Amino acid sequence: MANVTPRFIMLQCYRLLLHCPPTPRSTALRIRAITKRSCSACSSSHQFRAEVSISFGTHLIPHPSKADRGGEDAFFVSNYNGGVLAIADGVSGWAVRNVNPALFSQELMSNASYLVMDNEVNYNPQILLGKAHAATYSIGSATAIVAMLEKNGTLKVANVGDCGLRVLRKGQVIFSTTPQEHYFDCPYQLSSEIIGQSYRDAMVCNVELLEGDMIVMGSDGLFDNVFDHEIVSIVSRFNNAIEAAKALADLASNHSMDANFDSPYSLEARNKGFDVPFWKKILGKKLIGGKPDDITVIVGQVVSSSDNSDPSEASQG
Ligand SMILES: [Mn+2]
Repeated sequence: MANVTPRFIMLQCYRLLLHCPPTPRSTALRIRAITKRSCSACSSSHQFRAEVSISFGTHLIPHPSKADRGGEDAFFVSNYNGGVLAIADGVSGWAVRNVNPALFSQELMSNASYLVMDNEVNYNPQILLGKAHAATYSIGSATAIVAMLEKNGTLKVANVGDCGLRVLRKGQVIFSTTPQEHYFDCPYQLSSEIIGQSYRDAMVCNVELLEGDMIVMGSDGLFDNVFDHEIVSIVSRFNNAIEAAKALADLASNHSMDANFDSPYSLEARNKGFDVPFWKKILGKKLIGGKPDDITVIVGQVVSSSDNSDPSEASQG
């Protein structure tokens, strides 16, 4: 597991689970004091605004070799309160232990969707991750991100690992999450094993949203294959959550299969010191290419509450 260089050169998706003995995670996980890992884009400003909610579009394209099983990403959206969106990405390294990596992410998201209205969660995405994790008994691990919008426009985000979220306003990215990883391609992850991270390791942030803002949430299959300027371009072109989500997922899928595309993933790999062999560098070659992966995209358009007619609707993938 430790020698990962060949996989980078192949630019294949094979994210690493933390190396550890298969010790069962304690089932006595208790929700304790929250460690806040704030980010520079957090905003404390607050002013009176009309009530808002989210109009959703979602699109999932599984890794081609995993399409028959639906891939290992899982997600849900809910119109509870101002709106909830969440993605978990099952860590594929579990397959070498004959564990289906999809089971953990699917159970985690299923539990999270049921716990959205839980009193102890109190509409806090970090607590939601903690309680959903504690209720998950599948073997495996996953990165996970949850965002919950208050009707007053405050978007509360909790993120463990390298799923991501962007907020776009008037053609610009005004908020971006930062991936958490132990080393390249080994993200922070919620795990069935005690060595994994917990909800207390989440990056948490509040972002003040306005009507018309667009939220783009994705698994790393999106952000490893699509640059922010491309996200801005597509969202601006469609300005419709359903069409934008499909267009972003399609673009990510096309880039992921393009061996000649200098993707965000290949740029990051080279920045971390991974590249083609020396003799190829002499010939002017470099490590490039998209990264095949499960691709999940959720686009949320912030709308006036009166524009979003069905408050009970929820969907899961
Ligand atoms: Mn992924």
